[in-house]
Amino acid sequence: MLSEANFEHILAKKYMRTEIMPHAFCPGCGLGIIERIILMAFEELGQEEWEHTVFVSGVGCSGWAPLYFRRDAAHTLHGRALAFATALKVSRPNLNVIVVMGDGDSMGIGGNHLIHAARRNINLTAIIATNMLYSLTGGQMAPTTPEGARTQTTPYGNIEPNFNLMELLKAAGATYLAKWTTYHFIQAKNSIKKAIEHKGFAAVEIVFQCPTFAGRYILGKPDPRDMMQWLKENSIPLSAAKNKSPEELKRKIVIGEYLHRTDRKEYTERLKELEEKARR
Ligand SMILES: Cc1ncc(C[n+]2csc(CCOP(=O)(O)OP(=O)(O)O)c2C)c(N)n1
Ligand code: SF4
Ligand SMILES: [Mg+2]
Repeated sequence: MLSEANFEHILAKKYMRTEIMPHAFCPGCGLGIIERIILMAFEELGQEEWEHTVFVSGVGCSGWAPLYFRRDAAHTLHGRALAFATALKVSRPNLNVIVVMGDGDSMGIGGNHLIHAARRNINLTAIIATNMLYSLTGGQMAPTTPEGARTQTTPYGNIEPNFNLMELLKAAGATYLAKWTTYHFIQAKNSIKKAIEHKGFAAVEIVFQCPTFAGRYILGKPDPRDMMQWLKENSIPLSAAKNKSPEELKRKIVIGEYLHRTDRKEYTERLKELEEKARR
């Protein structure tokens, strides 16, 4: 475990490409906290786990997050990170493959890959960074943009309902699911540890503050500290949400561990069995 005093120093020096700092994120962006959450998880999991890890990311501000880590990382195409990660995992099943994607990347353009990765129950850890819009390209509406919210492409308010990622992945066959915000970083760290250790398709969604676009357009709160406060005040634990109506849950972030099942076989193991059968 880390002591608070040497925490930042250890994490940055040990795990990050400090020589390419400062990074590209806007001041106050929550992606720095997401990087820290991932590194805290690895600090607790240990060096061996870290050395067996490869990151894959898509395109977007979120896609940059793992590129600052001192590990191999494939920065792929918008929406296609899971397709690359699937090929990598199938060809090198001993690698620990972690896929970092934005909400647009994973649920918009890459939505189909997400469903099928869950359906296969392939042993990947998907870390989904949700900022409620497409940031890298200037703040357009995403499948996670709250109903009624103003973005660059919805100046009169978004008329589309919000995407329920956890329920979708549960139905598709994922076997570990959790959702937190950057305010709940200890819980998020614990879920990422579990997701990495889990054998099967695991997704951890982390809602984070994008002061530059979500702050200005959606919340009218461009100060990252106000956004953190908003994340805190608008999060509701899964257990409490069960007694609320859909209307009451509009614009709420329902946080918690949604699913942890061990009754489904993992994809690369099934593939190995099939290969052995075919060779006989
Ligand atoms: C095939 C393709 N379509 C569109 C784009 C342009 N594009 C790049 S990033 C992006 C949105 C990223 O949004 P998100 O995945 O939510 O990540 P964020 O920047 O919000 O972290 C888009 C539309 C692209 N690079 N490739
Ligand atoms: S645009 Fe938003 S998500 Fe992208 S780096 Fe800036 S604050 Fe972060
Ligand atoms: Mg986004």
